[in-house]
This record gives sequence, structure tokens and C-alpha cells, in this order.
Amino acid sequence: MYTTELEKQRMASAQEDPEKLAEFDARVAADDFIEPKDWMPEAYRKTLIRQISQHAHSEIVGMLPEGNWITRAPSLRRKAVLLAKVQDEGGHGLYLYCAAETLGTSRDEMVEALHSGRAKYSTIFNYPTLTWADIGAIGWLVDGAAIMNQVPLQRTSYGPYARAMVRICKEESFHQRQGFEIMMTLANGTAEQKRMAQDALNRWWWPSLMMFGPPDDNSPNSAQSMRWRIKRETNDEIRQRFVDATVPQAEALGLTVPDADLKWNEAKGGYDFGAIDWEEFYAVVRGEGPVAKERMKARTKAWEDGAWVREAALAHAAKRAQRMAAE
Ligand code: BYC
Repeated sequence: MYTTELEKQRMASAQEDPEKLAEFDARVAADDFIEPKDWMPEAYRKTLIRQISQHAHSEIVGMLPEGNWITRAPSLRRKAVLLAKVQDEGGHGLYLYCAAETLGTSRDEMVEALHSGRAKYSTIFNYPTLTWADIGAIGWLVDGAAIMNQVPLQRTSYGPYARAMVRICKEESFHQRQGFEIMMTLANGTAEQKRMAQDALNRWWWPSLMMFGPPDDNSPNSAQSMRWRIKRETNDEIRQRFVDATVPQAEALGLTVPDADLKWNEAKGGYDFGAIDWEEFYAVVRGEGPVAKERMKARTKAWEDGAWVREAALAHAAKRAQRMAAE
């Protein structure tokens, strides 16, 4: 799989104008941002559309597990904060769809790819949110993992994606802190509340480690994406950084990371951790996650229910354009 993907990209590059390709490679090597009107190899454009649109879909589908708890938040303050967070995620999805559109795809094409199951979105959003503690665990672990992945993307080689990431990262760090604060309140609460926090950590820990993607030796896109500086660090490097940052946070909460093999490794200056269940990861990627069908049903319904709003907005824009032209 790895070789085939690389081979395909090499063949696509071989068909590009060698002079333009050399100039492009030199700009990437010099850490220049590539902008929408600049020449770029077709395979670079396609890789970016794939990654940015998947990222946008993840934000939009990612609104569902937390949206599920807005009406059941335990206080007005928690409800207001959660509403704002879910709204931020909608905003992130929109910036990212706009960034992908600058590469020549359309919102309709991307949405169709999501609804038909052709486009991927993060595996993490195919798991259910069973208790309020899951909202804490998502903020702490899922947004925490997202930040680890997205901080290097602020220096990704495509300008519109890098700039979207700057704002998104600022908002994600607020999200991570609100999740940690929920966990801290529960972990310092009654025995039952602490049990809920531990149960949420038990269920979200391993899926969070899977968010970073397959291990480097089985990641078909990594090598080329690193060369193009779309990805600035590999899946395993970022996963390791997440574990190293998060384990002491779990200790501070008085919670136990559900991994019997977790152990500080002095020589590497990081934690060794247990084997990730990659069979589960690939099953979820194939669309077999616990609530995958429910997620797509909710997205398709929202898209269909919103058709009249899109039509009205387009009709209004057309009318305005006509009026302006007449004036
Ligand atoms: N889930 O060659 P690889 C958020 C796919 S949302 C599903 O390593 P790549 C938030 C991968 O696409 C933040 N699929 O790929 C929102 C590829 O398949 P294709 C989401 C995955 O692209 C609401 C295949 O496996 N963040 O923050 O080099 C509430 C082989 O992988 C996953 C982003 O999207 C996965 N976890 O690296 C709370 C970050 N992992 O496409 C929070 C942007 C891998 O070849 N994306 N696959 O058919 C990236 O950084 C990279 O795309 C990845 C994967 C590191 C995820």
C-alpha cells in the first residue's frame, strides 16, 4: 500500500513541468508559503484537498457528540460554555472548507463526498458520549490531541491552511482547558463523580491515541506530505508528545491512564506505552465505528433540512446582485 501510494505520486510528479517543479520544490524547501494562485503539482493540490476537507468534516461531525449534551449540561454556566465551544467547531469547519475551496474544489463536492462515505473524517467522532464526564474527556483528550496535531500545521506549506490553523489553535486551547476543568471538578467531587471521570478516561484514551493516524511505517501519505512540508511532524512523533504531556495531567487529576504497559523511559525522555488496537482503528476508518451510521444520518438530515436556507440565501444574493447591476 505504502509503495503503491508513493509510486502513484511519483508518476504524477513525473508528468509535471520539471522547471516549475524545481522552482516549487525550492520554495517549499525555503519555507515559503504556497498561495492559491501559485503553480503547484497536481498531486500536492489533491493531497491538500484530501487532508483539509477531511479536517473540515471532522470539525463538523465533531459537533455532534458534544451537541448531544447541550440540553443536558449540569448548569447554565456549563451550557453557555459548551454552546460556545460547539459553535467554534462549526466556525473551524467553515474556515477549513473555505481553505479547501481555494484549491479548486467546491463545498457541494466536499459535502457530497462526506455523505456518500467517500471522504473520511476523524475516527474519534464515531464513539458515543454516554455521560457528562465524556464532555470533559473530549475537551481534555480530543481537543488536546487536536492541538498537538495542529500546532505544527500552523507552519504547513499551504498559506490558507496555515493561517486557518493559527486561529483554530487559539480556540482549541480554550477548549482543552474547559475539558480539563470539567474533569478536575468531577475528579475532586463525590466518589460517583470521580468514578464517572475515570470511566470516561478509560473509554476515550485509546481512541484519542488513534486520532494521530497509523504508525509511521504504515502511513502511506506521510513521506510525501513531509517532503512537501504539508505535515511537519510524523504521526508517531506527535502521538508520543501527546502521551508525554497528558500522563502527568491524568496524575494531577488523580486518575489512572488505562494502560498497564505505560512506563517512563529515562533514556528516551518519554513514556513507553502499550500496543494500540489497529484492527479497531481500521474498522472505524471503514465506517464500522459504534455510532458511525447515526453520525452520517444526523449530518445528511441537517443538510437536507437546511436546503431551504441555502436556496433563500442564493435567491437573496442574486436579487442584490441584480439590483446593484441596475444601479
Ligand atoms: N481518522 O497516511 P496517513 C477536532 C486515514 S477535529 C480517520 O497517516 P495522513 C475537534 C488517512 O486519512 C480535528 N482516518 O494519512 C472537533 C489516510 O486515508 P486516505 C481533526 C484517518 O493524512 C470537534 C489513511 O488513514 N484533525 O479537533 O498523512 C470537537 C492513512 O493515514 C485517521 C485533523 O483532521 C483518523 N484518525 O495523516 C473536538 C488534522 N488517521 O485519506 C475536536 C489534519 C489517518 O489516504 N489531518 N486516517 O484515504 C492530519 O493531520 C492528517 O490527515 C492525519 C493523517 C494525521 C490525521
